[in-house]
Amino acid sequence: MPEYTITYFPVRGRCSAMRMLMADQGQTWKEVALSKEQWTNGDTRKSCAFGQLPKFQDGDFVLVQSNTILRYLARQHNLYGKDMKEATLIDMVNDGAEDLRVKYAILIFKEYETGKDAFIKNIPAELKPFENILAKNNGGKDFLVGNKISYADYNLVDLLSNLEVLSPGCLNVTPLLKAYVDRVLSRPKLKAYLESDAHKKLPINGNGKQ
Ligand code: GSN
Repeated sequence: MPEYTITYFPVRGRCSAMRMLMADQGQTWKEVALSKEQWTNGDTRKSCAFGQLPKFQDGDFVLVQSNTILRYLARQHNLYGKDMKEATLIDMVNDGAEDLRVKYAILIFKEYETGKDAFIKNIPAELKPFENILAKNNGGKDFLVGNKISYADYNLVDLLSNLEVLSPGCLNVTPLLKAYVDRVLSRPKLKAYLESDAHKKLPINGNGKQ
């Protein structure tokens, strides 16, 4: 069993997708949860290549950048498509998810009071590309790319779950995406993790907004 450690703040944030991936793949990991005070005054920042968390360790192999961590886990657990073309399409969809995650983070951390209504109004337009991608892959019955779950699926499903909390029912306008999210969230090991205290005790975002 690999010896995985996540160092992060005690939130879901940018670690939710990697936790979902590991739980669904039957992996275990250790959590080092830092308070803001420990992060600001401690030594951890110096060990992070870009001075930010999350930090991920597999034994003595140290990574930062949440999407790189997802791709590392994808390579280890065969969650990166069946060939180079599928892998590249998976990266493409994940880059689209990252773009939307950044917009979501700007809303949560900078514009919650002033930008929430406009953000929610624009959710259908943001979801449409993912609905189209799903529709083109076996009529939306499988995953984003190919017929096997990939790291991008965990990342997108996590993000869409956050959007459902922000705006309950927002996925109803994209029925394929809604069914896909429900399907992924009902995978037994993933479902058990999402129902665990380890997950439920963590707020979605560090500032308490959701
Ligand atoms: O994906 C990534 O890991 C990086 N591109 C972004 C990492 C990042 O933004 N880290 C934040 C916490 S995650 N939340 O929004 C962070 O380390 N903030 C504390 C700081 O001092 O910058």
